[in-house]
Amino acid sequence: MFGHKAKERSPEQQAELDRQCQGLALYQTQSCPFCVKVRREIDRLKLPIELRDVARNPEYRREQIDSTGRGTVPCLKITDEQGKATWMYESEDINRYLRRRFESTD
Ligand SMILES: N[C@@H](CCC(=O)N[C@@H](CS)C(=O)NCC(=O)O)C(=O)O
Repeated sequence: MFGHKAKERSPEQQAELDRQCQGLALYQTQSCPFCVKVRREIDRLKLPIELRDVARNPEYRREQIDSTGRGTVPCLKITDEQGKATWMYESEDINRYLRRRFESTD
């Protein structure tokens, strides 16, 4: 939707991207290879998504388990404009979601 590759974002596009990414948080750990894969995609797309380490921060683990009943990582928390959260599991699904939502097609 931004129409340009990351390095070509205008200030307005960057501001809109920053705003959208404020609704996203990746629950993850440093060592999990599936988390590495998602972090790589986030880096490649240059997305300012908050990384929440569930091994280092028990509050994040507790929030994830209370909300979803599971503690598997990676898990992407997606909060909509109304503040409603949905949680996405599976590294492949998360990467596909990020590409579809943020990657330029040109
Ligand atoms: N198919 C999943 C695999 C995720 C997975 O196996 N994560 C491990 C860490 S590497 C995990 O969280 N295991 C603990 C659990 O499932 O509660 C993906 O691609 O995201």
